[in-house]
Amino acid sequence: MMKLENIIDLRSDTVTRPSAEMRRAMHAAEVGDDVYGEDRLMNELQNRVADMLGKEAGLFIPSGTMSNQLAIRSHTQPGDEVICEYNSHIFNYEGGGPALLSGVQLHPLLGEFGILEPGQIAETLRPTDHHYAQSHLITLENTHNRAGGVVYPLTMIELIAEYAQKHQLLMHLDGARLMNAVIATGIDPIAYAEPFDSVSLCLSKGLGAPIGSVLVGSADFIDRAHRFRKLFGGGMRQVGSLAAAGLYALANQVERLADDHRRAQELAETCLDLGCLENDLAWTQTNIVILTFPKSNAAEIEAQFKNEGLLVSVVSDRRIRLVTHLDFGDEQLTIAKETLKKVLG
Ligand code: TLP
Repeated sequence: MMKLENIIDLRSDTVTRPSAEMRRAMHAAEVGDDVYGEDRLMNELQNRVADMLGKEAGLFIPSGTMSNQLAIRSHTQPGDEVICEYNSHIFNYEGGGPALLSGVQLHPLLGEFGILEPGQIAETLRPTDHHYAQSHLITLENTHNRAGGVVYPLTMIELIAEYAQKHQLLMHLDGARLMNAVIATGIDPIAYAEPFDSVSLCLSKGLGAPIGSVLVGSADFIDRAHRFRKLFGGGMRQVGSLAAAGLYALANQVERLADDHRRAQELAETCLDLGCLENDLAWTQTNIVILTFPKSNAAEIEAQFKNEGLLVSVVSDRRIRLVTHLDFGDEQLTIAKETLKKVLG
């Protein structure tokens, strides 16, 4: 039986544990009751993320899923239609939340590597005739998880936003890993966020906080989201220590995402040599590597990796995902590459 400390966990960048320094910051945090708006550090974190993304206000949400769902609820009315990408997290991994929580119908469009083009949206937009549900919101994902951490080209986002504005459509960004896109491209987070009415940023992925996302947008939008957060049971009390973890992550764990990207690139090179990288190296742009196999045996391969002490996630019967993160260093990279060769060579 493999010792726990020897196991390399590349299932997701959500698996990281708070470092000793982050725990110290959490331990020392002053707390107040956030339902009364009295948690000073939480107010600071919310304002900090709103400023960082150039929006009026921010709201801390327990998870990325809840943050996306609150955005959809706050932007739409039951019966509306929401345009999203076929492989997006919102369409695939949020339990059908939009139908249940917002009473909206999703209209998924297949993008290339998760990237939609304005022309596709133009073809989709419903006539105002009473037969049709009315499209009110477009959601995009940057970076795109299921496409393998692909960065959404800013020019494409701007073209979609131009189209959206012309047709009175709102725009929400699932920016769970937006800071990976920022670090990969050097583009200012404000420029990435500007075309959107709301952005959800996760602190608990590559940034390494134990919990939380921040939803940002106009003051009016955040006021609505705040009401729905309470209604969905997400009003929290002494959250200062979670805010301290988030503030620590933003201050100390953003630049280092470049290390995750370098290590993902190295893993991708090994997979390419082994003939199982899904696309060419240029599509491993951030911290996610997708492996693909000719036979439907991803679950068996996952089990073989597990036997060797490497945890990965199965994304479909022929695809496996590796995600690099702050608890995965160079020493583990060497071991992981050896394991890949041993199992797949
Ligand atoms: N994604 C998880 C799984 O749900 C697949 C992961 O391990 O990657 N948006 C995007 C783009 C995400 O990748 C995730 C998490 C979320 C939203 C939801 O975040 P949480 O897990 O906090 O609800």
